[in-house]
Amino acid sequence: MKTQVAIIGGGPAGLLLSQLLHVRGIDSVILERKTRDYVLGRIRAGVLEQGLVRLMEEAGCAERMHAEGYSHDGALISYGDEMFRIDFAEHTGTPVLIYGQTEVTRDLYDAREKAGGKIEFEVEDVEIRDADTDQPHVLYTVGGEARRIECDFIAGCDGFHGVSRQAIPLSVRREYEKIYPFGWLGVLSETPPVNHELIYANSERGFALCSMRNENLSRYYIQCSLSDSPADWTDEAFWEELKRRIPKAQADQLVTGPSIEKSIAPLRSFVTEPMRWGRLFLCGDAAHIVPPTGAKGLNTAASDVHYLYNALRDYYENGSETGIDGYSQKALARVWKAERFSWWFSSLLHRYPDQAAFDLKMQIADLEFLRSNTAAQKAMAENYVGLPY
Ligand code: RFL
Ligand code: PHB
Repeated sequence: MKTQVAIIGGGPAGLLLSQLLHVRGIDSVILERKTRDYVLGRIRAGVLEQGLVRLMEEAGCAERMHAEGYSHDGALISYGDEMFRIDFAEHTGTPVLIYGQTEVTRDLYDAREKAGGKIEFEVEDVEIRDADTDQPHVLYTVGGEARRIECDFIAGCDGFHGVSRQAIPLSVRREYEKIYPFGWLGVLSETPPVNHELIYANSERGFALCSMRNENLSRYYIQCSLSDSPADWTDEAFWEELKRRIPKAQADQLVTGPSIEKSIAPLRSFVTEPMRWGRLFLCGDAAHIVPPTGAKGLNTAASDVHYLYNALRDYYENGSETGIDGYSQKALARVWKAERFSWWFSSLLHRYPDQAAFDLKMQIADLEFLRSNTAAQKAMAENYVGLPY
């Protein structure tokens, strides 16, 4: 098989890139390890920056998102009995959109299917070959049959556990990593959200987050131990713990119900450099991971897609390699800022095992500064709604 861009990974990054390229008449093939239903079963992000909203519009996939998404002009932060609001509208004039990653992915799959886009599911043994030459190709098997794709470029959109990053030789690849000593236990329930806007809570029992998908679908998280498994937590135990971590007024109003999904995610900060090697480009979680506290993972995948899509357009439409040559540097400049924000916001809100009394005082001082200082709130709001690209 021959294509212009071989895309490894049919998550949001791979799908969005493929659909955007299609709109510009650039051909691609997506190779996905799992089934479509499996990818759509993963409950992940819920907060979209305007940059991603604009890309979905450009991809012609924004209709349902605009009809069903919720625009949020602020978010709440609580600690102890204090709660304050960061006003995104006042500080940036920009809202975020509440629309699940599952729905973004579903809309992109539907668009790819409608356009007759080529997606191979349940592929195995993907190997990237000759990415440092001008004849790169990808080998894989599907249903036990070996196949090969000849292409101009390869986009590695295969997430943190994919193969693309490993194709860059260790002699040129440098990785930066921070592991956090806790995880997030997440629950999805068909109950009305406790609050219209998100609540990020720092409590002495650990972090909690009240989020939502729609008027009757809530997403809640609590900081948990890395040794916990979802089976250790009954629904009752989860709700009781969540209530202890959020302000009393909200706890008293919380509507509980059976969980329809319950999972634990570890927290990690990770960046690999460079994000380009020859004709291979890394995009999204394949190149970087942030702890979910700042809601930046999917949004940073989207900014990578933006830079790569424009670089490829420039190549095919104008014969220019400037965009391609600048991709890694441009993408990484924004990635590191999202890493900083996610690391700072995580450090602000979680309780660390063996946290020294001094460090706890620093956390509270940081929270009080944010509560009372307009410049700090503006900086927070600018980062949360997404730095420009
Ligand atoms: P994905 O979504 O992991 O997709 C990669 C795809 O590649 C496939 N794959 C392969 N295919 C072929 N061959 C191989 N060898 C392959 N290896 C893997 C996989 O099956 C998969 O389908 O990466 P992508 O596209 O870069 O997207 C990144 C986002 O999924 C991720 O950053 C976000 O979900 C992170 N995240 C959040 N981001 C936000 O922007 N806002 C949020 O509110 C937010 N909340 C979250 C989150 C992530 C969470 N978890 C569980 C990690 C909340 C949670 C709990
Ligand atoms: C979510 O709704 O899943 C969500 C929202 C905000 C975050 C992380 C996750 O910071």
